[in-house]
Amino acid sequence: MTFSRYAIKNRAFWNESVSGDTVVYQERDSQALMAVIDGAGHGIDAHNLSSKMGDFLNDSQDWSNPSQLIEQLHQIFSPSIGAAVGIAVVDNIQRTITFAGVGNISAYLLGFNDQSLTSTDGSVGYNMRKISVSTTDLSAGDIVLLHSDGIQSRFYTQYDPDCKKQSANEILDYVFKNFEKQHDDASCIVYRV
Ligand SMILES: [Mn+2]
Repeated sequence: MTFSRYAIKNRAFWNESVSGDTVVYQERDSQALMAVIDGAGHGIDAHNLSSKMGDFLNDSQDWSNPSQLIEQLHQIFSPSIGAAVGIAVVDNIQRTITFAGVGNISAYLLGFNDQSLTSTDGSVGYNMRKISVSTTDLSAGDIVLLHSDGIQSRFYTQYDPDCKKQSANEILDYVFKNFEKQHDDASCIVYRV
């Protein structure tokens, strides 16, 4: 296993061949864009929608405002079954993370003081209101973690803080081993600042 500052896992609901979740990671200059997208339900329809939304984010040029990216996804993909979308942009020169999310994607900044990054209720491509966006300062060694609802939300209150000393890959394995749900698509990205 080679060391990497980020790690991704995405696996399908046990009786489906494809995951309805899509995870995006892109790096450019000093910035990293990461997203977790959970298409409503599961199976091929959820997979098709979330992967097309992922393609759009992979091709996106302007990362200055993740809520604008979500607005664009909503315009392009409405009407559809809808998806939960969480997008984080890390700027390694400014040392900031900017996050916007709609629906049930969890986003955390884990470090000296842990912090949960807030999403707005709704569904991208289906039914959406004004999105809140937040920018937070980062410290070296902080961990950014985004996951779909195939990972139990009790992760945030019950995880072992010792895991923060581990590599992105090891943290990801820890999350799936202890907090994954069998009856949903499950995806997670771990990024170390
Ligand atoms: Mn789900």
